[in-house]
Amino acid sequence: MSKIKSVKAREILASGGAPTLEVEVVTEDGYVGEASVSYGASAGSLEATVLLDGDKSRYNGKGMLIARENVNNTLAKLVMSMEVSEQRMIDEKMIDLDGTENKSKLGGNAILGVSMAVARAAAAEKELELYEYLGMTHDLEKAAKLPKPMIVMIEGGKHADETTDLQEFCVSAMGNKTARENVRMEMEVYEELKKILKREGLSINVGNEGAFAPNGIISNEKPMEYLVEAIKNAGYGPGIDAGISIDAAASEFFNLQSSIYNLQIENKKISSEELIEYYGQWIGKYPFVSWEDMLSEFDWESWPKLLEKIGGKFPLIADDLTVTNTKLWQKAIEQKAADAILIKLNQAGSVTETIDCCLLAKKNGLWTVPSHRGGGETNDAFMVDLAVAVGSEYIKAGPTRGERVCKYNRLMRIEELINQSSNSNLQSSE
Ligand code: 2PG
Ligand code: MG
Repeated sequence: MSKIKSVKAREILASGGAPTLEVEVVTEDGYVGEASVSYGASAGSLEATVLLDGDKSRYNGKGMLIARENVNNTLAKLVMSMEVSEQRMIDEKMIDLDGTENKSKLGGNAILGVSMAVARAAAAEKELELYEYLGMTHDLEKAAKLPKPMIVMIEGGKHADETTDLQEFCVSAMGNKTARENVRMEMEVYEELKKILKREGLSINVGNEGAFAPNGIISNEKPMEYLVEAIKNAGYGPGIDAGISIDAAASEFFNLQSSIYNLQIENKKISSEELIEYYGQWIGKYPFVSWEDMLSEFDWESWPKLLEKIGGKFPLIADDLTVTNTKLWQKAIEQKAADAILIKLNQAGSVTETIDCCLLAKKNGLWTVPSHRGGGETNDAFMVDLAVAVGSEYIKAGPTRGERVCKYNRLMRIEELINQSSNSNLQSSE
């Protein structure tokens, strides 16, 4: 048992070059927990607030000095002398003090930073790895299987200029390989994809998430052809070793006034029904592992129609629709709008709320997919420990750049730790 002695936040840089918060929690016995907070480029409208200074003379208004002070003064005082292992109580106190629906007063970034750092300090106090601690405190059985990588290979939408309307085309590992083997397979596919894009005369420059972001791609379907070919060329079986996941991030090309989806690269302005038909042609043609946000977060009533169309062949993941919020997730489950959920700590704004959302999925036998953020990611791999603790099916992140690959490096390390501790023979041959 160790009480919180100090809480300190600082501005650091996130992957997009704008600030974010790093928070350090120290206990009376000297245990330390550090964490940094990520944020998105194509954020859902109901996410916890990323509190920005708005002072145009610093970082174009994107400074986080106010949020930093909210941690250093208000939240530090609030949690001081509390037992560091009382995660739920600490989170609830911060949420209550904020008092708003979306943490707009103190900032979701401020609250989450403290919440994550508290969890790390508590894990240190118990001499546990973060994934062990998170699993233990929430009464979760040790995950039988590690999450598989869902790696963004081609990105468009808001994450890159003049490319696909759909935001992400991912390769998702399938089968029973180890985490290390899955990572290797994915990167071999990535290398083959690079060759294909070059052959097609397309650029191999990368976007926000370290995935290829070629200009001049002629349709939203083309990337899927490339991915299938890349999987084959790398010597793996499409639909056996690896499949395709897409995240349309459709809120970004939905017009709220006209309720029309604008697929710019194909010159198509279509209704929800037409979009569902358009997507429907792809079912059975490509080895899908999942679809995500194929419809706008403002088009709730169309989601059940798409879910029905998919007919259980693969899950439909809600991201902007549910923003890691238990109430919205419950609504989506009840209305049969989606049957899997993307999990982002900063959408919820605290560790406890994020885990509650995962537990709701588990209770209903549905997938959870912890994810990186597009615009402002950091080198913190908390989402991976979370995924292991709650037994997630996949983790989603980009294929290159330090703030992305650290997620896979953490996954491979966790695999090693689990193998060592269970002293099993499962250890990878590599
Ligand atoms: C998404 C994410 C991450 P962003 O939509 O799933 O890939 O993007 O963080 O920009 O919301
Ligand atoms: Mg998404």
